[in-house]
Amino acid sequence: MTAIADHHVSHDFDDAPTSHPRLLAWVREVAELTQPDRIHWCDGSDAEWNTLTIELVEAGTLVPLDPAKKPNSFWARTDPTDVARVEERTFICSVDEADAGPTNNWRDPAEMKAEMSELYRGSMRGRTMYVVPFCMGPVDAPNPMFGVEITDSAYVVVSMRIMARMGAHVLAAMGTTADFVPCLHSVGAPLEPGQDDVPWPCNQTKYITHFPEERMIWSYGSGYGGNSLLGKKCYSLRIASAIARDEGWLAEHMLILKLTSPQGAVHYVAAAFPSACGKTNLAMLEPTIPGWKVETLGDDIAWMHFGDDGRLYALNPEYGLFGVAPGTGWDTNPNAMRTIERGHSVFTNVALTDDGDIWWEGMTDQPPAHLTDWKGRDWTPDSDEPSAHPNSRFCTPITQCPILAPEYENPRGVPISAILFGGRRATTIPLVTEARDWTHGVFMGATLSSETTAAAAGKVGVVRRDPMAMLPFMGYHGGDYLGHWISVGKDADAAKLPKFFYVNWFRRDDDGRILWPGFGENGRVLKWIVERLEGTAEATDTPIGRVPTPESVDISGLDLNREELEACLRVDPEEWRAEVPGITEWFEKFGDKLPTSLWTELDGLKARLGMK
Ligand code: GTP
Ligand code: SPV
Ligand code: MN
Repeated sequence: MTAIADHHVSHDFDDAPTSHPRLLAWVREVAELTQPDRIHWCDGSDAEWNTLTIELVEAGTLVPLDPAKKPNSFWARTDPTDVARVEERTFICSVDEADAGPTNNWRDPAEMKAEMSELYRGSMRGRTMYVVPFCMGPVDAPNPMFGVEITDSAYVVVSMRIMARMGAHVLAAMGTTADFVPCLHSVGAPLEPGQDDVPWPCNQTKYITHFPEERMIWSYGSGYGGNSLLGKKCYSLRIASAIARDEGWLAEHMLILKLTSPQGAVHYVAAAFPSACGKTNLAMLEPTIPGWKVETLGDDIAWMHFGDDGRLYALNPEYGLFGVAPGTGWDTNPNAMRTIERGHSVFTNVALTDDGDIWWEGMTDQPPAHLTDWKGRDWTPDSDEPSAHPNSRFCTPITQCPILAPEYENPRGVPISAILFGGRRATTIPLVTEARDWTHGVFMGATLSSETTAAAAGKVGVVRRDPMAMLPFMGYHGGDYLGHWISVGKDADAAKLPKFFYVNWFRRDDDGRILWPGFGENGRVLKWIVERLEGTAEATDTPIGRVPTPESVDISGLDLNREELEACLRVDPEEWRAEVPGITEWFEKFGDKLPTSLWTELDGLKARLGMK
């Protein structure tokens, strides 16, 4: 370390706004390793936001939008190689390799630390090291879930301020003894003296690494989304799922919504769909059927604990929405549009309009005549490529959502009546299927399958198994994870447990057209689900579970004929028999760790399909 840097570092420590010994020791250790020019302890204030966004504009990372259109909002473009989560570079470094299981990448924790320490050595030279205290879930929770992210990216700081409760009030609540998850992030792009910065610094070498026993996260090389906003997938799913296993609760990739019927009955629903498969849209649904109301509680992550009354309560630990931009419009998700209109948002890899606003495919029917695309090039409707990257995102405060449920800030969460699983499947999976019981519901979740999307780097449109939509987010062995789900249900009072449903908004006809209109019309499926909970809607028993009779789905006023509805609901035994070998192969991956009750479920399915 140079003498000047040394001086700065020690000076900054005298000014540290905490005397938490473990936190101070860790920050000092990271500063010595990464050698930043400056250390900044983030307070989460408006003044800090203003300073950082001005600096990011000067650096070319952000472009301010017209305040008359999107107040206090910014357009960001990433390096074109840094646009999504990188699953091949994501590691669960459990002490024992067997604990990472067959679905995660694993490296020995000591080896990984040694390798990454060399990457981190001097990686913040020429940059500011930001210390970001945050809390997942309310700060006044009985057991607040603190984290501290150290990052050399101001883009990460402003995004974390939107996505998590963050700043001086969190640091104060941590006192001198609170436990916290250390989250270390560097974009891996040190600046030599006199070297010009680039608008989106990152490194071709990327690591997204988790140490589940130590409850610690190290991320290197990427500035984007789930790779760098470490409170989100890394903490609230991968690390939290390992904590939840140990403590008897669930950390899941689920939206949470509040549904009120015309009669005023309230049900809370959680739903797990893989990335870019409709969670944000369902969470903010505007039902087309009269009298039904949806209010939002969360769009991506649910932490679920049993209450003293034996019911399962869900809490959204996040503070913002990091939503898929393309496909979001006034027709499909008006509440998301209203949320971003209020400003205070960062839009990444969308297109910029000539009058200082943002645009993406699906926002309006007619594209603007001219745009600047996500790569900074001129774009017209004749261009060959979409103007926005398919995984472009809006990052916006959830408190701006006009239909945010008042229960949002309650640290107890809300009691869940129904859990939905779903994915993107062009064939086979009906619009909605009800599970017979908890074990059957876990079987549905365990066999969830979906076509891959642009939310992760790699090929798009390939069907893969994605248990509970957690394939990229399980912090431990997938067989143990499914066993945990089974045991959570076994230990509970069955009458108080949520009921399970499997949905598919994405089934297609022979011409490749999506059969179900989706979006606001999904309220019709929620209505059927509530009527099943209340024992009033009819269902047909099929080999895969209970599927609505066509009469029991309210399609009044919908441009969908009986034949089309039947196509949405069809259970084709031939298609399902073809599904079984894939499920068998999937289950075999987990070896002895797969709960035997799931094999029993599969045997039952095969028998009902006339197989054996
Ligand atoms: P992550 O944030 O990646 O976890 O995604 P998500 O599950 O929240 O998905 P989101 O709601 O952002 O939807 C992803 C894409 O699916 C968007 O382009 C939506 O327009 C589209 N989509 C969402 N719901 C529906 C639906 O009911 N029908 C159809 N056809 N498309 C939908
Ligand atoms: C997802 O991929 O499921 C997301 C976006 O919600 S990211 O924050 O990048 O994980
Ligand atoms: Mn997600």
